[in-house]
Amino acid sequence: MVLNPAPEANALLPEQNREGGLTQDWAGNDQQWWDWYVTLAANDASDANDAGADRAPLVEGPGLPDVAPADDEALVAALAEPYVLRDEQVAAFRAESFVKLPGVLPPAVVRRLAERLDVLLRAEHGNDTAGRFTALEQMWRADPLMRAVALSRRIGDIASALVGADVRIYHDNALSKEPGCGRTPWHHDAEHFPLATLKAVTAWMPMSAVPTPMGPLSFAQGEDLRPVLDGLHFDRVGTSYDRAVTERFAAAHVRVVDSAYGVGDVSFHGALCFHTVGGNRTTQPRRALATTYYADGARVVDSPTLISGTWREFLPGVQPGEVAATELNPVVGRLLD
Ligand SMILES: O=C(O)CCC(=O)C(=O)O
Repeated sequence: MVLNPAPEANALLPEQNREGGLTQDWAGNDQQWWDWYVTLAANDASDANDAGADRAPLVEGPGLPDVAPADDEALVAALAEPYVLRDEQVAAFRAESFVKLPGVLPPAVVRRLAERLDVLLRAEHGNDTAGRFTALEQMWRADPLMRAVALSRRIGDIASALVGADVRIYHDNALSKEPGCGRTPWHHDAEHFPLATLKAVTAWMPMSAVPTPMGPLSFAQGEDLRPVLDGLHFDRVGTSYDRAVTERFAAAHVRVVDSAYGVGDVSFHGALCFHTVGGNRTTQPRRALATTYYADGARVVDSPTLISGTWREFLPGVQPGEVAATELNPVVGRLLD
């Protein structure tokens, strides 16, 4: 097995990022980042949700929620309603670095958002996307429905309660794993966000049920698993990092929680949560809105890296070391008494 091929071995890594260390700006756009990033995931025949050749045929997906879509008023009202978070759910998030919450989004809201997202993704990427990972970010700036969810108190206040601080939005994201697309590599978001805080959390909001063959988010359970991965180096061209994480976790008996999502379930994972995602072995795109929030007052780290992707678009004008607060980062969630 070749562990460290030459940088040019990955054609999707922009040429400008092939030399030097990781401390440099990503030279492409957000979609190019995702196209490259999923090439860093191993997709072996032994993986449950692999994506190479000779695989079993794709199975039918679950479809969209079988309800009428919410109208604007009902959607806004549902997203303004506080979610009753139990103390043990907050404790589970802090101990395990993630929590999956049932019933955060009513099925009619999911249906409406899913239909809107379909329009937005097709407008951006067209219809010829089989096998790809297509993304769209900062939708909230232009689309009222996407704004209603990304800036909602319901989601924002959950994020606040989990991290224990008022939170600002970093960015929203539509993540569409098209039929046949392979795995998302193991990672934790602290290595991606250029934020000098661990009080950051991503709400992963699937736009349908996500059964196992479709690729639900899988979480390694543990508050801080970095010591288990001590000495591993990020591999910008191949799958060695992803493979090594799998091996280290198995050797250390780290539990990986890999369960299906029901309609309306939303998971929240913290900056130190190691996670991966299986391939999509269904005929339906696996779509989720993934919106990240971080503690008000946080600064940008002194040395962002190319893994931070197009972070300057999410924090326009903010330089390394400065406070991460622009008009694109309103406070969305507040700590409640
Ligand atoms: O949806 C995916 O496949 C990846 C999502 C992810 O890694 C994240 O939201 O942090």
